Amino acid sequence: MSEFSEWFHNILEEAEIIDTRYPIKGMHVWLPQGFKIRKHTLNILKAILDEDHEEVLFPLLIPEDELAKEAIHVKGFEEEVYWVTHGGLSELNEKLALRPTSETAMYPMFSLWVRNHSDLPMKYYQVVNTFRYETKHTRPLIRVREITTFKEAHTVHATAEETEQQVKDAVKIYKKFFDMLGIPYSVSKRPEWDKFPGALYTVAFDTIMPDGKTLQIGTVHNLGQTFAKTFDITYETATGEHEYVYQTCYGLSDRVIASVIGIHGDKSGLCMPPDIAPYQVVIVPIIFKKGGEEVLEFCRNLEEKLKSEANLRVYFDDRDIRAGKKYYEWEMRGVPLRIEIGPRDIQNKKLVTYRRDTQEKEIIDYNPLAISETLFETLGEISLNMKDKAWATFEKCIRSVDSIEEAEEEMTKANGIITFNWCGNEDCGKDIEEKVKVAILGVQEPDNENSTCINCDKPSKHRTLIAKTY
Ligand code: PR8
Repeated sequence: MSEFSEWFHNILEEAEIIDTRYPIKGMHVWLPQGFKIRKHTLNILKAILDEDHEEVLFPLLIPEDELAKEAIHVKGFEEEVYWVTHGGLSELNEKLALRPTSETAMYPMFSLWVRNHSDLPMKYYQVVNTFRYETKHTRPLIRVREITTFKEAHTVHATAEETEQQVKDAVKIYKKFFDMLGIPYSVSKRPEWDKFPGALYTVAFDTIMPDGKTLQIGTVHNLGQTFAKTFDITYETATGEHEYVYQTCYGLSDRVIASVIGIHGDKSGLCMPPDIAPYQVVIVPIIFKKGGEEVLEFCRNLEEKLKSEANLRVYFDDRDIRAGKKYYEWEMRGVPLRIEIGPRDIQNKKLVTYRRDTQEKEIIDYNPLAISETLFETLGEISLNMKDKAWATFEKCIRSVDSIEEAEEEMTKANGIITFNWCGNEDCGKDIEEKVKVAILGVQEPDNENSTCINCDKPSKHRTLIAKTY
């Protein structure tokens, strides 16, 4: 197990995020701390999607004949589908699939719902569990067989231009979401052989984990009319003709939380972005024999104040254990801001704050009228600092090369993302993957017109990204 893998497994257990001892491979239990992180993360995404999407909820089971209808799609998933074959003791007339994703659950219904051009665009999303019998090595949150928090959006449009625009909009939505979590990303168009089964093309978000391997943390797919034709989703135009719709879909999973844990964490444990931290502030009283009650009273008041005035998630830790033990624990759990209060601080109208991101203590003035705002602002600074730090590390891991040899050499030095020019040809791309023993993540907008492919010297329009991937 790599050093990072070991750290990751240990912290999931120690910080009580998930319990991996559930007796089915690739399926885990969310523990209360993890569930809180999951809930706050979800709330951020939902608030963004709710601006112009509507939330729906489809059944878990998909009839075999629907799943099998779209040939390319089903081919892509055939090795990953779990099947329900029995109801009690009776064998079912038709096998039912546990959704690996919901295109084939939703689109037969879309075909009933879309009637007229005025019904379009339609933008739906759902948050559900999906099941994929992954054959690659499973890892908690990163590659699971039950994705417990699959956030899938599906949109329907009248024209191809609108789907092009929707792909761009979805990329913007995900950028906004990852920015709030301080997760750096590269966005690229996946090569043909790695696109979503049934899509015209796939745009993916990749981040770099601490071991230098990239993790695909989100994808946006332009589905064109493939599914519309398979599931007969048509609309009546203003002039009375029937046309097939155009579609997109995009999704995120529990990997988002894996990336937050991995990227912001350090030797001391988790470091949670304030927006999703189960507790944003923890108050630790420093009690001596004398004046204990006064300190507790002060802390209780401060807790109430921060909750009511700034709507912060605050925990007042008045457990009867050593303060040092509490510090260790909250540090490991990644609480962004700790406040320590002893009798002398109260007398001097001072507070001691400790920022998890910088691991620095500061003595600040205690002004009851301004304290909530001050701490609220500090949390904002923590978010920004965490984001800047993560981006700086990410950017250091991206290197540009001019030859295959240089790419190989760079890859032996360190993982991360390597960029160069590539012609875009599939055989040439696979040859590069073979030579450098990495995966092509995808291509980005042209940056070097008139450049040549590093492998075959043919003209190259695109900057290409390669990396070792999860
Ligand atoms: C779609 N359909 O399904 P996608 N464990 C954890 N995360 C995973 C796993 C796994 N086994 N497999 C995929 N992901 C489209 C879009 C509806 C929504 C994560 O797309 O198959 C990856 O981050 O690309 C992936 O980018 C995301 O789910 C969406 O899955």
